[in-house]
Amino acid sequence: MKRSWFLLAFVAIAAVALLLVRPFSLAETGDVTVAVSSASGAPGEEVTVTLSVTENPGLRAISFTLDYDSDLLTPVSAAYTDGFGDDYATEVVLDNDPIIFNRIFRSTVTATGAFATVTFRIDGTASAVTPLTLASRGDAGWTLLDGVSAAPLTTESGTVTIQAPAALSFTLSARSGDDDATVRLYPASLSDAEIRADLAAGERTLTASVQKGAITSSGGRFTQRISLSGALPGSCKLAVSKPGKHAPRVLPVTLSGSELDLGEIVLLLYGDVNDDATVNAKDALQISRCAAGKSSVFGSTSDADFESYRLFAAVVISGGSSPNAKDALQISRYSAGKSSVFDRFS
Ligand SMILES: [Ca+2]
Repeated sequence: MKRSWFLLAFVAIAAVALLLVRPFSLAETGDVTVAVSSASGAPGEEVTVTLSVTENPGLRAISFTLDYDSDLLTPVSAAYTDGFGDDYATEVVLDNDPIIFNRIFRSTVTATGAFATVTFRIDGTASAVTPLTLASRGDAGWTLLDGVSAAPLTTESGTVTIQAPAALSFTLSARSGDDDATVRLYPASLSDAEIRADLAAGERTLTASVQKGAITSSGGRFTQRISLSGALPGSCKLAVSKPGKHAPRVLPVTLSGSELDLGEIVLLLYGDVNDDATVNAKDALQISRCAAGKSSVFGSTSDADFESYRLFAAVVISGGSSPNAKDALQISRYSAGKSSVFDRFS
């Protein structure tokens, strides 16, 4: 194990402590307990775990190690949490296996909670659960209570779950034959509106890789097989957009280790609520009927996600959850070649 200057400082403090040692029992002092959290991620991702002090009868100095499987994980960074105590000296030896943590406080700290964080890069390529194991350094003397009493360190280990990368595929059906679809995956926690904003700005990094097949034309539709691989398993949202006044579509998906085939994903043009490739008075009529509570094309399929998307494609001006007369008017204006809200859509 790597030795450091810090060890000398620690030994000095421990020696002073031992000179002043007074009889103590665990019943009087209690154990110090440090726990490391668990995390999960896909190969190539970085995951961060938190080290917390969960039992603290009064710490003056602490030294412990965090062991990990270096075949599966590579430490990237580590940092002590600010505000835990008044630091006299701190050290993390990251380029050591196991990682060494040393921290001395100016005065006794009785706080519990987050103590430090460590970020690992996942290098393993297969599904696995790999342990993160905390251990006291040397004997119990490395954890000092009130600067004078040595106490045993109790540890609670964690794990890093390495998830097999997931894949999905679908057939995109749209109204233009250009190979210009944007396909991205987003965290399920983001709202559809946030995702559409990012689709336009392209600020988030895409972890999955996208493969696109050839485009074929049939019956006024252009279809293209699209696959994503190397995605993080779990719940997320798939977002698909295309220029040419197509309304961007966001779908919730749940990915696992096996490839998910979503079948056909239809993109509508903004305003083309009857999905006939033309935005005209027929669409305006359907919107007017919907706004009046009459039967219409809205809700005509059993695909709840598509019907929600059809509503989104209809609310070109109102922006609400269901279209109104203003939306119908804009469609009529666009259909008549007049200026309209459609001028905003690329
Ligand atoms: Ca139409």
